[in-house]
Amino acid sequence: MFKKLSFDSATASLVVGAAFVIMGTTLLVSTPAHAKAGGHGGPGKGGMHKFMKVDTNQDGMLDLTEMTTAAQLKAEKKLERVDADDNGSVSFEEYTATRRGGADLTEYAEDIIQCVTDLKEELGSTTIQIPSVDDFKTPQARFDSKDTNSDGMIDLSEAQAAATAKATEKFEKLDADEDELVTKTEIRDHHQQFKGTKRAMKHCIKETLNDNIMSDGL
Ligand SMILES: [Ca+2]
Ligand SMILES: [Ca+2]
Ligand SMILES: [Ca+2]
Repeated sequence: MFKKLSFDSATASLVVGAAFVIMGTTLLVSTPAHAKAGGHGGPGKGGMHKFMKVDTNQDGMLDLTEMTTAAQLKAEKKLERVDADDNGSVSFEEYTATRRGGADLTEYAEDIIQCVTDLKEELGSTTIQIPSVDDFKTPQARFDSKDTNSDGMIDLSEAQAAATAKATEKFEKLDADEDELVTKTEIRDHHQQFKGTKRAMKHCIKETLNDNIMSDGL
């Protein structure tokens, strides 16, 4: 049974991942959530190791095919992991059984947006991006957007199609000079540009969830 308010600070950082997938600002170089505990994320050693893994022709740059291929492989592995009854596709129950899939920040959206807005002003930041209400989606909405034939299951082709679309969008964001290749420098610059936003979101999600849990407990 999924408990909506079972967030702790470890969950908050996972939820940030979910929120950022929605915002389309997930970084290729960010550390996988499961390896994140105690780590810093960002394009450190782990990030560059990941870069090399994706760069299959080893030319020091990523092309769109390398990125979509890596995303499809990842989607396949994830499907296998989440598919608890091993029937080859993911039901809504299986989807929400994962912490990231089950995360629902929609009812806190206004509070989180307000918090990021305040923080941006407080810090005088020009780079922090303020999310919009549309960036927050319910687990059902996220599930439905992947279940394109609406049969209540996410199968491998649907999971891969979603992963391909996401990777393509990410590629376009990363490829700042639009030469159809993503360099390490472009990834670093992108990370620099978004780390303020990422930090602000993490802080505000944690703060908002803690506030709500505290007031629920009174
Ligand atoms: Ca390459
Ligand atoms: Ca389906
Ligand atoms: Ca480029």
